[in-house]
Amino acid sequence: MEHTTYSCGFAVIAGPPNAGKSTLLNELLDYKLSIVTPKPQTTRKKITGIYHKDNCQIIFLDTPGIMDPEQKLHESMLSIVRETLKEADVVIALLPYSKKNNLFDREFAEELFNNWLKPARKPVISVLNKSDLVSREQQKEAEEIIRNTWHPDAVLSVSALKRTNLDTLVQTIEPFLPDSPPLYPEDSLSTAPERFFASEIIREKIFLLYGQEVPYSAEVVVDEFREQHESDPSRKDLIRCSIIVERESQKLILIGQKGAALKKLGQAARKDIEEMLGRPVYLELFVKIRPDWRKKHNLLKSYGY
Ligand SMILES: Nc1nc2c(ncn2[C@@H]2O[C@H](COP(=O)(O)OP(=O)(O)OP(=O)(O)O)[C@@H](O)[C@H]2O)c(=O)[nH]1
Ligand SMILES: [Mg+2]
Repeated sequence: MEHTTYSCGFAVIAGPPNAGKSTLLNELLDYKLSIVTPKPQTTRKKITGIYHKDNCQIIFLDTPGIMDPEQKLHESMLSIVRETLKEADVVIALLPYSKKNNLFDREFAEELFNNWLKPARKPVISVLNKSDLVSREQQKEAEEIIRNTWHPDAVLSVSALKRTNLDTLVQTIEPFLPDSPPLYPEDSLSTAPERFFASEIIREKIFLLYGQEVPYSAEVVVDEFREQHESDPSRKDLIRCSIIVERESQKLILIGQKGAALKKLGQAARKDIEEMLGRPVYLELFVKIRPDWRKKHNLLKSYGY
C-alpha cells in the first residue's frame, strides 16, 4: 500500500518593526492579507495566514515588531508576540539588512536571540530579509556572523519584496513541521473574519495618508458589518466604523478641511475592502476621541489587546 506523509504546523514570523514580516507573509501566500506600510509598528495583532502545498500546510503567524515598550499598547503588542511564540513549531527570526547598521542590527539580534528566542525554546530559522539591498558577498558575511554567534538551526537570506529565495525558505521550514493532517481546509487563507481585515485596511490607509503621531494614535473599530447582498444582491453591504483617536487636534487632522481628508481615506479604504470582499460596499467612518486610549487597560481590552 502506498504510504504518503503529510506535515502541518505553525511558523511564527518575529522580528523588529519594519523588518518586512507582513510583506513576507503576503508574498508567501501570494495574497495581501497583512497590512504593510513603510512606517514601523504597523502590525498590532497576530495575523494568521495559511499556506498550502501538496504535502504540507504551514500556518504562518505574523506578529507585531519587537521594540522597547513606551506605553500599555506596546506592552500588549509584546505579549501578543510572546504568546504567539508559544504556538510555534518553528520560528522565523526575521532581521532586515540595512546599509547603515553594518549589514544588520547586531544589538537587536542579540536581544532577539537571547531574550526572546532562547526562553521560547523553539527551533529557529534566522532569515535576513531585504537581500536586494546588499551584495551576495555581504549576505554570506552576515549569514556567517549569525551562524557563528547565535547558532540558529538554519540561516538564509531572502527578499520578500522581490520574492527571492522564498521557495528555499519553505523547503527549510518543512522538516520542522510535525507529521499531521492539515488543520484547515484547502481553500482557507486565514482564520480572522472579514470585518477584522476591513478594520486593518482602514488602519493601513491611515498609516499611508497621515504623518507624525496620527497613525500611532488611531485605532479602528467596526461598529456594524451588515451583509445585505445575500438577501438582495442589488443592495450593498454596509460597514460602519469608528476611528478612535486620542485628542481633538488629531480628530481635526483626520477629518481635514471640509472633510476632504476623511473622504480621501474613505475612498482609498473602500476600494481595497471591495477588492477583498469581491463586492461593493458602503463605508461609513466616524471619528471619536478616547483620551489616552493607548494607556488605558479597559479601552485596550475592548479593542482586542
Ligand atoms: N527593499 C526591500 N524592502 C522591503 C522588503 N520587504 C519589505 N520591505 C519594505 O519594508 C517596509 C516594512 O514592511 P512590513 O512588511 O510592513 O514590515 P513589518 O515587519 O511587518 O513591520 P511592522 O508591522 O511595523 O512590525 C515596507 O515599506 C516594505 O515594502 C524587501 O525584501 N526589500
Ligand atoms: Mg507588519
